[in-house]
Amino acid sequence: MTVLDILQYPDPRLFQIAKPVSQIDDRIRQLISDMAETMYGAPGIGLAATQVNVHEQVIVMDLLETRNALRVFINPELVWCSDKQKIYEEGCLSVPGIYEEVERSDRVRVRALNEKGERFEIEVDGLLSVCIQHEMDHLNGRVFVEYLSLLKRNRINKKLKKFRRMPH
Ligand code: QAP
Ligand code: CO
Repeated sequence: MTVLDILQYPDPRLFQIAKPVSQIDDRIRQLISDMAETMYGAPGIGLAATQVNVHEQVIVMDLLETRNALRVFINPELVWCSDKQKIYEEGCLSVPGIYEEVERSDRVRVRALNEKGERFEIEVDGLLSVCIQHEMDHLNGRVFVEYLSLLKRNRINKKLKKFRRMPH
């Protein structure tokens, strides 16, 4: 397993649209394992392939503190989302140090393939719902900060520039 480099906002490659996976082969299995290692190493709760510069529809997620509940979503589709919205504070491995409130559907129903290529459908709420919507946005080239006001986005861009000048 390998820890992959995570693209940092506003890298234009984060705005690319991911293609569906046509076959779950060794290359995809390797990608999943590398993405999991990258997410656990960060540490994060979710990671989309777009963030590691692979423009294919793959998401890994683990919301448990024990870090033993890896979920894989290949070719995810949103089959339903609630009209009811909810505000949640989000962060992103591609926008380190920035946490902002975003409004999204409270509940969603998602259909996807797991790492074995089996189709499944789940209806979720809470953090899992937020995380799936956030990661599916990445596959569509969208980063959560784009939901914020121009004022907030400008402030974030300044903060990120300043942060990157600092030697770590
Ligand atoms: C997306 O985000 C998410 O700024 C996953 O310095 C986040 O794993 C969905 C992270 C919140 C729903 C709610 C962020 C790590 C991790 C940072 C993450 C940081 C270090 C973010
Ligand atoms: Co993200």
